[in-house]
Amino acid sequence: MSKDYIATYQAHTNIALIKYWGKRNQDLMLPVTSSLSLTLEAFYSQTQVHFAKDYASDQFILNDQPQSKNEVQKISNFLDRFRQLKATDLKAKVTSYNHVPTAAGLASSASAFAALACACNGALELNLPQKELSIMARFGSGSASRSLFGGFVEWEKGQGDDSQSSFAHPFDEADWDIAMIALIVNQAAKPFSSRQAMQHTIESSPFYALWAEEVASDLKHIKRAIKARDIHQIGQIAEHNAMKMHATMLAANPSFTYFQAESLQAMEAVRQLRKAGLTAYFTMDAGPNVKIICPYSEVPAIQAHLSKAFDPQNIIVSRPGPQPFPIPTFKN
Ligand code: 2P0
Repeated sequence: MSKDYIATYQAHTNIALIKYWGKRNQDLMLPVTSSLSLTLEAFYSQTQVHFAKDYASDQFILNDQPQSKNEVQKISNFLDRFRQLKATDLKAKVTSYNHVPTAAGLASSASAFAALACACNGALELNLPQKELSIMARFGSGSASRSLFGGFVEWEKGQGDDSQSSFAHPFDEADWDIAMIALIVNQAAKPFSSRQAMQHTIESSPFYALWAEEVASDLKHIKRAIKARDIHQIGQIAEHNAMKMHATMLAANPSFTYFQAESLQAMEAVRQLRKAGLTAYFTMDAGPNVKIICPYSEVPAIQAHLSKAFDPQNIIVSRPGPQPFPIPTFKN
């Protein structure tokens, strides 16, 4: 059969308000806890996959740069799962553009693997349902399971070693007065991957045992707050949850942190926003940048305050984002 299989998708990043930090099964990419995120409109990946017999091996071009053997191998392993479903051994060329500062704690792997999962599904005409695609994306990167949906999304931890039981689903459309502002304090790639960092935390942090209990409680409360559209509650719970996650890392042995001096300044700036009567709460992931949860209606006032201390170019406002969707084929 000489048919070519090609598809191109756009998927958006997500930022967790209740964080995922640790796997109970690394081979199956099963998390210790459930988590909950907001998909963002401003940051996304566009990915094309082309399966064809012209390719002797898999290729991976990211932002016009051919990637290392190691990166290609990760993509090949991911493609293998789709090849298996289609019963094909066709190699593929993956071309991707990240409209996200890569590896700076803005979860580029989430949008990247969600877009790739959708592109593989489209190209190979597998017609997998969103739930199944969320499971497939999880194998690329845990947080990618959540980027299969728009708005607020919950990723269920599932049961035991049942791989099919852990997937994301939409929780709320977030089609109301909410926004997230990314304060980019540093665009550099992170010094250690979150995959290694979360495993080190599980293995050595005495605080980790408490983490799972805290997440269960935070999740219950934030879901109520989201349904009530109570942004103060949402923000307070998310801010505290992020700090508890970072505390597990500070207590790891040896300890480590993603905080940089500028991250602490950014968090303090958010506290000052609150003192000025604005509605703003922070969260932070596996990188130095800080994200601010706020009502969209307060964005101009928040921007005005922040731009006194931060370069306006580094203050990126996002509304909630959509689920992945197909886009036109790239011209190669
Ligand atoms: C999250 N993070 O819930 C958490 C909060 C970072 C801090 O998911 O090993 O790239 O590929 O599953 O998903 C980043 O970790 O890790 C992440 P893997 P992932 O968004």
